[in-house]
Amino acid sequence: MRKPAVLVVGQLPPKIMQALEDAYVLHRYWTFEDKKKGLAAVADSIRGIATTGHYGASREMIFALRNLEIISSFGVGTDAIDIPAATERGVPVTNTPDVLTDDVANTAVMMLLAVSRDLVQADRYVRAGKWVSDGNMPLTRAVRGKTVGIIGLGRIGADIARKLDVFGVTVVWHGPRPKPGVSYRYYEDVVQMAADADYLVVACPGGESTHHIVNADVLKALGPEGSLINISRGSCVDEDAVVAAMAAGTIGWAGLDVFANEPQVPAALIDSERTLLLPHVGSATEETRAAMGNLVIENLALHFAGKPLATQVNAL
Ligand code: 8YV
Repeated sequence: MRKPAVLVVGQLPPKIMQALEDAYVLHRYWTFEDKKKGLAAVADSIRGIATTGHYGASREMIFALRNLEIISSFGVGTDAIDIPAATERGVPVTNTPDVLTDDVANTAVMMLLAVSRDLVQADRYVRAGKWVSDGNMPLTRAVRGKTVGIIGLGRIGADIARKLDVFGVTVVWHGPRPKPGVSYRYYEDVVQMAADADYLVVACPGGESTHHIVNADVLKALGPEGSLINISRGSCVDEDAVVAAMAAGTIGWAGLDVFANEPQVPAALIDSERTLLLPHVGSATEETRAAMGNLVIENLALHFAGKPLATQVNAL
């Protein structure tokens, strides 16, 4: 039987690429010099797209591929994929939920602790010989007794909350609507929650509905002793407002794993002593990335075997 043709939008980990290569005829979108012409040249043969939460799939791409049957994405966030376009075309979209929850939630907790204890600054302090020359480092802040406001209590937000329970903090949360059976205090108003919180953790999905959900007003409410942690999407936070808030001391600290224009990070955030900056590594462990890759492959295989998909996002 002839292998189905699959368009890979951006580079995936080598083992996943190999597994895809074994099962499909691969076309590598990122190698097309002229994207439009390249796409047109393979348009008739392509039956599947393999992409990521970062590279996504545009409306133009989805409609250009006349014989497209499935989009399988590496990542839980699907904000870069034009889901309405896929649904219009009757194309199922799959993602990789659950398998990355633990590591992404760990990243949030790790950043929250690191920010509160100036972990990275402390490491720099030792390496720069300051312990010897200047003596002990300035004191840092305990998380115990503080309030953590989580924006988005989905799989990842709920796991962050559950993990934070052991640190003696009060967890509160904001989302589009209250959820039955959740004991953490719910805030309808994110500004109000930020005013009551010491740490604001962004764990909601990206996309239009959460665009700049953390804006200048929210940062002002968080206040000079407050810390912002973002493991979700750069689009959820008004990055210019964060730069301004950090410079003016409107907020105290920021731990950011995601940015508005990745991999570009504003120089003002890089220059600040009160930021902890990670290159979007929330899910980036060998174990989790392998599980994510397996799910990308599994969904494609299920589709081409005519079976129900494991993790379909859009209802058709
Ligand atoms: C990945 C992510 O880094 O799951 C997501 O939505 O952002 C991350 O796990 C990304 O999908 C890989 O590009």
